[in-house]
Formats: sequence, structure tokens, C-alpha cells
Amino acid sequence: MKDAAPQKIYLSDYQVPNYLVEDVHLTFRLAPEATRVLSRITFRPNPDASSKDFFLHGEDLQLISAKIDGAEVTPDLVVGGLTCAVPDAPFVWEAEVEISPATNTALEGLYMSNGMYCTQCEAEGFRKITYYPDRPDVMSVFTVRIESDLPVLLSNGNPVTSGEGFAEWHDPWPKPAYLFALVGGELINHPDTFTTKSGKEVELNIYVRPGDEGKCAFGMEALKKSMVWDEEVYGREYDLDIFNIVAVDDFNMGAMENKGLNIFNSSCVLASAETSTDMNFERIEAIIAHEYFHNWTGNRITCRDWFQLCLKEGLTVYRDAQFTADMRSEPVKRIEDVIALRARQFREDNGPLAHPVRPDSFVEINNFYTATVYEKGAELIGMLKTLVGDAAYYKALDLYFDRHDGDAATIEDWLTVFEESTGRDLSQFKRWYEQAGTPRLAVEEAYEDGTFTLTFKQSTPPTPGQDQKDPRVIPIAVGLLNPNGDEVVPTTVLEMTEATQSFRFEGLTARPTPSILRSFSAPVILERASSNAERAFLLAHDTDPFNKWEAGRALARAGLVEMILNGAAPDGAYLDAVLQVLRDDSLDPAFRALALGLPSQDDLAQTLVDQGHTPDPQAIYEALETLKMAMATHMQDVLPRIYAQYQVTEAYQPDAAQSGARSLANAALSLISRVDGGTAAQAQYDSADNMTQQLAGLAALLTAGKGAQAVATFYEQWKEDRLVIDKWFGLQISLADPAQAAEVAEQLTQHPDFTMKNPNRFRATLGALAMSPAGFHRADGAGYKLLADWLIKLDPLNPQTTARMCSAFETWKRYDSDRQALIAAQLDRILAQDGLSRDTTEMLTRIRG
Ligand code: 0A1
Ligand code: ZN
Repeated sequence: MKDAAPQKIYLSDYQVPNYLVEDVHLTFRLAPEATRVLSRITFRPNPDASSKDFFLHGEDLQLISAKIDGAEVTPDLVVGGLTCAVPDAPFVWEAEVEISPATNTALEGLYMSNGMYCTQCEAEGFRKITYYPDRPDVMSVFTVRIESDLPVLLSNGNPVTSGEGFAEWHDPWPKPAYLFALVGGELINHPDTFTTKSGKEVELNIYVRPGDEGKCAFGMEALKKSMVWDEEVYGREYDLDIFNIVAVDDFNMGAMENKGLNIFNSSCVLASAETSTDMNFERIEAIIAHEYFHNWTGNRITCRDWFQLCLKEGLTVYRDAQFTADMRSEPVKRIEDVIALRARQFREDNGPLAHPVRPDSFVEINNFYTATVYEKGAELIGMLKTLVGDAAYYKALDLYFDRHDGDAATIEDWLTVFEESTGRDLSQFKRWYEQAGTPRLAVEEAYEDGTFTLTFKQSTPPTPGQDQKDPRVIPIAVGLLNPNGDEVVPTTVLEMTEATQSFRFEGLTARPTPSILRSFSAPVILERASSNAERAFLLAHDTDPFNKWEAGRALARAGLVEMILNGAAPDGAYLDAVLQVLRDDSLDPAFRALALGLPSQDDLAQTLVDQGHTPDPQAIYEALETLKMAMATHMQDVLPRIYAQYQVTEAYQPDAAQSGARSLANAALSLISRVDGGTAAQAQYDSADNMTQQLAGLAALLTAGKGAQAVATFYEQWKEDRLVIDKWFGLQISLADPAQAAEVAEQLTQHPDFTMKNPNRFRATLGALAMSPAGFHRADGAGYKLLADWLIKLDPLNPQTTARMCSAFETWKRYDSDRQALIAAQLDRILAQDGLSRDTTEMLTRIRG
């Protein structure tokens, strides 16, 4: 059955399931193009349901036979599944279906990757495996038998028995179908064990393709650290005898928290010093933690329906960020997260794809695994914690785990727990879940007779389908500095609840300089008239590391805007201020590396739009290049000193201290290469014994225009390592001259190693182009056309990845009318394709507006 016209699904239409599932037995007879799936499911009518209609989801299944209580039945095959007459009492449903994993290029349901069978069921992939009520509020215990000659056969839960050609698994914890997983392959195991705080021994395994076994140790350590951390910080223990992780090369997302059997994009778990950068290590540690933490926030307590996705994702992202902050540096993690939030979530919130953290409608749920649901969802948890305080937060979490263990819960359940446990009314806070758009927070200051007054005004621009916004509660962390730079009022959280609200600080002896929104205490855009002198003052004196960094960023941004709009020269005050930071050896090197970073091209484009201008992508690019050159010359005396001082001489470790030192040295190298003709970069490239150093060398060579030879040797050295070759594809495009980026990308799509069947490779190539604004937005439209050509080719194979990449076009309305016309033509060309997927159609229709 093919899909009919895409239907919009509304949160307000939620109905409880008509039938509940007591238990599920599945048998898989694995064969690449003809896998048989036998299901035996005990259903019972739901006493709370108002209808007796029996409907099972099913897609791309060939039904072989069906029985109810042992008697053959002939169900009606309808769009998206089947219906059948059933008894008005508990009954046993049996079905046999045939599916074809080898031809499943969408990577949803059961598919094959390099000869290995694996599954991806979130959000609605289980219906491609067998007929089932594929919705998260139907939870059941699963027993799974896998029949195959492959040596490794895995599913959720604990192993029951295995023998020649089969294995059986039983998962005692009731779960929704989206957490089901199966793996079969010739895999190598990296084993370990963990003893929980109550003394239970857990077997841990990371399964990988032969050849990758040397890249598992870091992931295993990260897993064990995550298990300890969740016990210590949230009191959460692991609940099965075994925890398996499997690495797969072809995967649409980062990783998946299937109960007891996490499946990872190999790029998010495999790590070695030679092949992974410091940034890769940090990300891998965070994703392993994220998936592990889902065992409680997502699996033990799941979501009632997909509108509640942020219930598990916002909370789990928040938890993994806390973990990274504890393992590494809290301020550095916060700055990195805010950079990412602004780059992805603010961008989304400000355009045609804006939606609430808890959306109220969707066509394709896969399109709502967004920065808003994940990252803004996490910001909401952080704000809640700031508002109620740490102790009350953990007390509320204990109540949440106690009360909702085993439930498919809602945001209402979550907020009720906090209301009951803290006595606070959270009805205004709830607006953060319901209203899309980033609030603007304008601030004015007054000082009189020792009293300093801050007056805030909040407003949120309209977003698609939401014209009016109500004021939200905003925690605003503020500190005050006196004129000599000392802090006179330490961080204080102001709780703003009105549209306009003033806060007074009394008993001051001089007009202070405020440091507002410390640690980025709320996901808002602060609008504050400030002078460069004041920014430089905060950069020098603020005790809050986030705002110290933020002041430097604001200073850089202001100077760049002057350069872009008025052809101004680089701002000398900025160059002096950054030089001071660079020289200050008392500051964390990782912080200094971040302070040397500049706002992105995309950030500057949005800044110009906010100031009423139409951004010229090429002018933005050139201003950034000019400023980097000015930094390189202005700091010429200090950079080589920094570069030498922060070389790591000990054996490579991907920890915070070493990676901080390398990030500062490499930030210096990147500037040095602009003035030394690439000499230092070549030396580093030639002598590097780890990927962080080698890739930084290669990047600096490409920036210096001296990369050709290194690009060739790098390929020769790494052509057997697909994750390293992804980097090779991406870097050549993102560091290409914007005038050539589209051609470079196009040539790379002709390279024998390019394949659109692997999402990592596709993203490394076309994604790199889409994320290089000057190249992508080249005035002749070559970037738009190339991306559209490839999205058209990919959509029939992999709708999910195609749809996600459409967001490259989400900012199109900010550009001039020529560019808008070129983009519109490409959007319409894609939309006109016969049989375009529901995923891509929804994304492009929303973007087109
Ligand atoms: N729940 C996973 C992410 C994930 C979501 C959807 C997927 O397929 C559509 C796959 C993975 C996580 O948050 O890690
Ligand atoms: Zn998640």
C-alpha cells in the first residue's frame, strides 16, 4: 500500500490506544532480500478506549499469513497498515511477513550495512518490520529469536539461549516498539564489565566491524564513566545483565538508545588518537553518555506520543551537558553549547521552520528531531533548575523517577512533578514549551543616588502559525562590576515574569557596569546598547567566563559589521583586547582559543538582517578574512610564543587539559599560516602523530593556499579509513575559495569514494557546501543547483537524510531578491519531482512558506 496525501497529525487529537499489548514474541529468519518475521502478540482491549477498532501499523511489508487465537484471518490492508475484526477479549495475534533488508536504503526498520543486519526503529520504523501498534504509549515485554548463520546475533534485554544458527533474547522491561533493536553480523567484540553501586555485575560490549577493534577503548571508558556519573548525580543504576553497543557505518543520525542495545553511527563511537580529533573524542564521550542516560530518561520513562519528544531529548541533552561539564570544563562546555545553540536553534527559531519545543502538529515526525526539541529543550531544563535551585531540582527528579517509572509520560506530568515537589506555579513557565521563537530581551539602565535600575522588556516575534506571544518567566543572572573592575554584586538571578519589569540594586558607590545573562541563563537575544569600551572592559574584568567570552564576541561582531557595511579597517581596540586575553597565561588555554574565534558567516548574516541590512555573503567572507589577517599581523610577536608554549609533549590524551592546549596552539597556527606562507603548518602536518595535529596542519595549509600536496598524501595515507576520508571530503570544500567551492564539491561527488548511500559521506560533501555560506550562496546559484541536484537523487533512496539537509535553505528570505529567486526555483524544482517523499515535501513546503 502506498501513502495517500500526507496528513497532518495534531497533539490535540490524541486518543489512548484501543488495544494494549501484554507480550510480544518475534522470530526473525534473516535473509538479505527475504527476511521472514513471525510475530505472536497478546492483545487486550484497553478499558479506557472509546473505540474497539483494531488497527496495526505496517509499511513495506508483505503479509504471508495472519491468525487470531490460532485461526487464519484475512485482514484488510489499508493505507499505513491493516485492520481486522477481533474478539472483545484478550486474544493472540500471529502474523508472518516478509521484508527485504538488503534493499532498504532508507535506513529505517531492518536494513543492511556492509553485510551486517541492523535496525533503526525510532520514531516509526518498527512498522517496517512487522504489523504492530507502533506508538510509544503501547509498551510491552519482548522475547526475540533470531535465526541466522551469522556469528553475532543481538537484541534487547538479556540473552536467554543461543546455539548453532540462532539466539534468543528477553527484555523484561516493558518498552515501546521504537526501542526495539536487532543486530546480526560478523562483528568483533570489545568486552568489559561494570559493577553497579548495589553490586550487580553488568557485561559491557562494543561490537564493531573487523579492523575497527582498536577504536573501542575510549568509548568503553566513556560508557563506564557515564554509568558511574548517573549513579552519583541522579541516583540511577543500570537495570539489565548486559549492555551492548554496536557501531554501524550507514546511519541517519548520531546514535540510538534501544534498550540494552545502543546502535551508533560509527563516527560517534569509534575513536583513536591517529584517526580522531580532540573534538571527535569530546563528542563521542557526550553521545555515549547521552544514549546511556536515555536508559532512564527515555526508556524507563518514555513519551506518551511524539509531541512529547522533548520530554526525553531535552532532559537527556541537559544531562549529557552536565556530564561533559563535570568531565571537562564547565565554562568551556557552556560556551561551546551556546555557540551551537545560536548557530542551529536560533537560526531555526528565526525562520520558516520555527516550532515550539513541544510542537502541536506534524506531518512527518522525523522532521522534528530538531535543534529546538533537543537543544532548546535542554535550555528549558537548565532554566527550570536555575529557577528552583539545585536541591529542589534533584528532589523533583527523584519524584519524577519514582512516580513515572514505567510510564509513557507527558510534559504536563513533568511540570506537575516540579509543581508538587517545589510548590511553584509553573503555568507561565509552560509557555516555553508552547511558544516558538526566541524572545528578545531589551534592557535599559539608570543610576541615581547609589541605586542602579535595570529595566527589561521582553518580546517574541511572530513565528509560523503563532502571531501572538505571551510573556514568559525568564531567569536573568546578573552581576555588577565597579569602575575599577571589581565585582560589587555577585551573580544574582532576577526572575522576570512581566512584559516589562525593573529590578533595583541599592547602596552602590558608583555607577556599575552590569554583566547580564551570565552563563547564558536563558535562551534569549539580549538587546543592549553598549559601547566598545564597555565590551573591552567586560572582556578584561568579568568574573563570569561566559560573559567574558561574550564581550569579546560582541566586540568582534561590532567591528566586523563596520567593516562589512562601511569598509572600515579592523578595529584596533578589538585587536588589542584579544591580544591581552591571548597573553594572559592565567586563563584556561581552551578559553583563550574560544576567545580567538570569530562569529561565523551565518551569525554575521543574521546580525546584518537584525540591523535592517541585506547580507552579502561574499562581503562577509572577505571581512572575516581581512580581520584574520589583521589578527595575524597584530599578534605576530606573540603567536609563535603561544604556539611553542602550548605544544603537548606528553603522549597523546584526549582529555580537557591536552585538548585545550592543542586548541590554543592550533588557533595560533591558523593565524600564523596567514603570514608565514604555511611553513609552520607544513612542519606540523609532516610530524603529526595524531589526527588533531594532522588535520589542523592540513587546514592551515589549505588556508595558506599550500594544501595541494598534503591533500594528496592525506588521501593516500587514509584511503582505507572511511571516517578519516569523510574529513578529507569535508575540509576541501569548507576551506575552498568560495568562488570555487561548488566546483570542488561537484568534483568530489565524482570521486570513486563518494557514495550517496552513506549519510556520513553525503553530509561530508554536500553538507560541507551547504554550511559554507559564501560558497553556497555564490551569486550565480551554482551552490543551490548542486545541492538541489543531489537532494533530488537522494530522496528516493533516503528521505530522512534528504529532508534534514533541506534546512540548508531555511535562511533564504534573508538574501537579496536575485538569490531568493534562484533558491525559489530550486525549491520548486525539487518539489515538482514525482513521488517526492513525505519528509522532503513537508520540509520544503514549510521553507517555501
Ligand atoms: N533518539 C536518538 C536519536 C535518533 C532519533 C531518530 C532516529 O531515527 C529517526 C535515530 C536516532 C537520540 O536522541 O540519540
Ligand atoms: Zn536523545
